[in-house]
Amino acid sequence: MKTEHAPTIQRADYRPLAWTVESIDLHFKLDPDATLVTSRMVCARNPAAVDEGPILLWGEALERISLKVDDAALPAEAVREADGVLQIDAAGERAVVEVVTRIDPRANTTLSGLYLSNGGFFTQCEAEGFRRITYFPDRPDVMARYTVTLEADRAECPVLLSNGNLLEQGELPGGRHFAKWEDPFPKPSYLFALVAAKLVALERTVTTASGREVLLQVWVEEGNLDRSEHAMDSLIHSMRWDEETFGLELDLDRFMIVAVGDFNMGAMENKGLNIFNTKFILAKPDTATDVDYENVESVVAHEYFHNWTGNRVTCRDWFQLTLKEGLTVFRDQQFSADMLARVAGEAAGPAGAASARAVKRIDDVRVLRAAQFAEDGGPMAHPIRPDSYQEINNFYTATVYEKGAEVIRMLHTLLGPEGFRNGMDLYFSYHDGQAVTCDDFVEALSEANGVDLDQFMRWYEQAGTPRVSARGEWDAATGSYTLTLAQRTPPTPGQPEKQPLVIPVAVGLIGPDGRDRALRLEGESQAGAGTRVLALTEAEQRFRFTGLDAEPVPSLLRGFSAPVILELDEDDARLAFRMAHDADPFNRWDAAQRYAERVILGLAGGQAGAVPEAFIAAFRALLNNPALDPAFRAQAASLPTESYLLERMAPADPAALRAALVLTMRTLGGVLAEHWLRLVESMHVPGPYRYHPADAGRRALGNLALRYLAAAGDARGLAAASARYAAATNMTERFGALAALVQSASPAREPALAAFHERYRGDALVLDKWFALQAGAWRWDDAAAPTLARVRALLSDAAFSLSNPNKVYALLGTFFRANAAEFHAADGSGHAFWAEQVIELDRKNPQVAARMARALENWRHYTPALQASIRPQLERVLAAPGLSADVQEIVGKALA
Ligand code: B3K
Ligand code: ZN
Repeated sequence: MKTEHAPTIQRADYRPLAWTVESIDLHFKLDPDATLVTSRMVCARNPAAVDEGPILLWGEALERISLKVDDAALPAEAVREADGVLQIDAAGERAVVEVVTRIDPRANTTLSGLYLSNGGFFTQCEAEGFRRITYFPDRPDVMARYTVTLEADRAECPVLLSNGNLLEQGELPGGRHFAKWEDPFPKPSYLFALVAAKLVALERTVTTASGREVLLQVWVEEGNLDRSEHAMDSLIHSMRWDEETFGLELDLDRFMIVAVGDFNMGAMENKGLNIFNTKFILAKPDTATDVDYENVESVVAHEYFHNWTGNRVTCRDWFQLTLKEGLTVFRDQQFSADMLARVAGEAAGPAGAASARAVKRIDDVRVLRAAQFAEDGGPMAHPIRPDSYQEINNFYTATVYEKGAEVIRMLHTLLGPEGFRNGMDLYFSYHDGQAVTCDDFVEALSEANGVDLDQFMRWYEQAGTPRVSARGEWDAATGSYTLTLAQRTPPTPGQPEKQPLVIPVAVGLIGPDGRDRALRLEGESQAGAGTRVLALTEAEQRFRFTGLDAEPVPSLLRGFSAPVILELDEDDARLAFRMAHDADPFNRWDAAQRYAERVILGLAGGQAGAVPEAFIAAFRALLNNPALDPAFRAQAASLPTESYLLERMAPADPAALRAALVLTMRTLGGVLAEHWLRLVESMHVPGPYRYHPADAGRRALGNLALRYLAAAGDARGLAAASARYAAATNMTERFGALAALVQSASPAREPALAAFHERYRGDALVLDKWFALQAGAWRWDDAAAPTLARVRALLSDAAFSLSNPNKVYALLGTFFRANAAEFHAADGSGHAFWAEQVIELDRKNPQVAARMARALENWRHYTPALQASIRPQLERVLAAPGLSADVQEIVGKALA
């Protein structure tokens, strides 16, 4: 744990190292309390270095046992250690450095480096965990060849894994055994991994596109094999997709996935040995929901895709993180959309496929709007390629990942699928085996397509969510419609002024009959399709469409063609019209969201006392439209997320917003009760569970119907929820019914929670759902106790542990980040609780603590009374002795 004041690292300060490492031979004598690590590195002068200098080796929380260069001990004056870096003077072109360190995996509660989980050994090295294992130039631009020997107790750790191929294994005296692994590909240290544990594997052998046989393994704890098949299927689908879509094949003879219950984030793409949070591997109908199945598929794909975008071509430095993350998120989003569209297309043709794609897009945009827009509007706002950081682990953000993916998507839109593919091919042909920058990537795309992307690079440089405003003018005399688009990006910390970006705006013009008009821009001889992409590159631009028969209704930013906030003055009638007619399913959903936002914020601000009839009518029409598939209708009938709405409120008033949301849910639940009840029945999927998008869509709509009915306190709905809970044959139904009961004033909620707990006692992942549900509970009845009381009580539940990140995210994360009204209770109790928990967590696990700390970073957006309550708690955390760099950075920036 770092305790000193955290220095700021600048992107502009990047220098190649004087010495790099060609190969490293690692030997681990694994012991829970004292593991001995012997590292033999062949160091070489870096031809790319600008200056001469010593060998630099980073180390953290290590006990150094010995250090030799070219097999001789070093004179004291040839080694210095300062700020966690060993400096070794060496002569000549090459030097063999051998260092022995001792580490204590059991004491490592940070879950970075080598640690224990349920008796097994696991590693996590990204971003800077390798230095907690041994001294090394722990930067991504040092790519070395690894051989690794693991030695451990055979009974405790029968399975010994590391990256690459198994060279040999055998017995050792004293009940111990060993395994030796070799990774044929040079890699940065952050991709190193080892696992030594009691595990079993699901195995498959598959043939790659070029005809090589490869072994796939999913390693889990005994008893979980029946939950690992979906992960295996997802891996195989990902392999096929990458072969077909990008011509990228698995490059190893063996690919392993390991699931571990204690893990800071979702998963990690270590070369040939992906390590996963169990949450994103284990799935069976009785324990996992449809959403869990989807998440497993997309995270397995994401990590697999990193093998090319991240591992074969990696980042030169951590500022370039979006090079691998934005691109890989884009790839996993496209993969999931293709998977959904394939299945939906088989059942319902092209319209079904388009709707399925839109549903996926809506999911992704919801995440972006809720998490990334908020980040962009607060003290942590940064470009997708940041210019500075104090702790890199704080920059695995929605901006780097999700906005980064949107930036790649815009390139895909501007260049087209073929142009994008050509650019990717060129990127790999230039940079395979290298550690490169975002510029290298964009240059490859630019060169392959002969287009200038210089202005586009501003997306990598500027923080903040751009606002695009649109104005339309109809000229009946000439049948022309002039669209004026303007852009501006608000100032963000350190960036007072912004330049215009390249913004692809996908546009459609809808005629009074509800049909898209063919589009012809002034000067063009022929009209084109119903949607076209305009490139907005200046602060303000006009586009004149001609040959129109009547004044159109514009549909802008179709498919969410750019990560911006669209400011378009549309009255209620227009929104209702687009909800009914927009040919772009994404925009149809978006029209419903905009209308809902207007209604809810109107209620919250006191401008309205009731949900308007016109909104209810438009909502009902969309809900009951049989031409729309259930998954889409479930999206359309889900209100905008609370966190997004809070950001749209000035000042943010969680209590007023919650009251407005409750009123809206109750009204829609009550007025449309007959419709919801019909949906509960008609959407029910009989028969055994299968993970299938069509079934999942029906279950989603059915569960949503129960939620609205329960919110309204409808007795028939509550009875249906109880009955559904009792008769459920899978987790999606069971949990959907439970959630409806918990989010209601029904007396059935407590018995249902108790029954659920009893049924899944001992099942860690399912109990996470149980914790999260209670932490996220709203108060539907004024007499109910505050949620904080429940959260506090649950901290002492036998199944809860502050050392397990999943538990922390489920209970504290849900309360802090997804239950604003309860967290921001007017008496300040939530804020004090936050400080207490962040300080305690920070002593164990700074990364997890920093994530929780971020829950208050946008405190200045709140009402003055809430700000007055929050500030002293932020100050209290910042003053805590021994605070980590991770939390210091978050809280320091929040207070700055
Ligand atoms: N690359 C890892 C994230 C590592 C986070 C380090 N704090 C997972 C992923 O994005 O695939
Ligand atoms: Zn990733």
